[in-house]
Amino acid sequence: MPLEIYLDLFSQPCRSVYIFAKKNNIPFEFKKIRLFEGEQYQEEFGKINVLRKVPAIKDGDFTLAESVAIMIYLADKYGTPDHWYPADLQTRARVVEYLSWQHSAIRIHGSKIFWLKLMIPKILGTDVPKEKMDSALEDLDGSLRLFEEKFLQDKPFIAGQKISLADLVAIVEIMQPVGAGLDVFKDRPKLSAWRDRVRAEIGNDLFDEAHQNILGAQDMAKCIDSSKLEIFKPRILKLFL
Ligand SMILES: N[C@@H](CCC(=O)N[C@@H](CS)C(=O)NCC(=O)O)C(=O)O
Repeated sequence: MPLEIYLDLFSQPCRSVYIFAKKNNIPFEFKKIRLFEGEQYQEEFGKINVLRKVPAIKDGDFTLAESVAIMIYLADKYGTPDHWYPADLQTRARVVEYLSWQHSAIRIHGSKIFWLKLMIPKILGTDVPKEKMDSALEDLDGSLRLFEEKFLQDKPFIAGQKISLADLVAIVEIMQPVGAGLDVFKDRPKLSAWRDRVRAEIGNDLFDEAHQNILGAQDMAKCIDSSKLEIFKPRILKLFL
């Protein structure tokens, strides 16, 4: 039975797993879970991941959730090149340091912009208050500054000379607000140069393919049937407003 990976490429952690598997020629069956259609709540998917989140994998009888755990599992199982998850104690610790930090920083703030700028106006039929947006932009700006100053510094990549899981997880998250129309790279030459290096290492075609959905999100939002998004309303009100 082939490895199954459950994905929706609108999702940042799904893009990291997708890029990692493709870049390392890991054979898998792409099982699409359409988040905006609520497919994560279907009974079948509950058997794969009771957390109701993508990405998730099924490898024979073994199921696994959480993008970082999945990529480490695949790195170990398929013996991917060392630079992705370096064996060297301190280089690996740098990767893990970033992976541990990013959830409550770039991920949360980048996602928030995506929802405030694009999805919430679509779901609620109104723009979010300016002070909410300004505060979210300020938070993202602070995280990006820390990203450059603490994690990237003057190195080509987070762990040093080579791309690692940390850069992969970072780029997919940083691209999320771009999908909502916020040019996070404007006036950030260091971040832009790093993005270009990461894109080149991944391969431009694979990078662009993985980001095609999110970069088309503004058009998608125009066409999507907003009644399908009703399921997200209670969570949006609780989380973001
Ligand atoms: N920490 C998890 C995050 C997974 C996650 O939050 N996935 C989101 C998409 S980005 C999801 O599936 N959301 C569906 C939902 O909450 O209904 C990971 O890295 O895999």
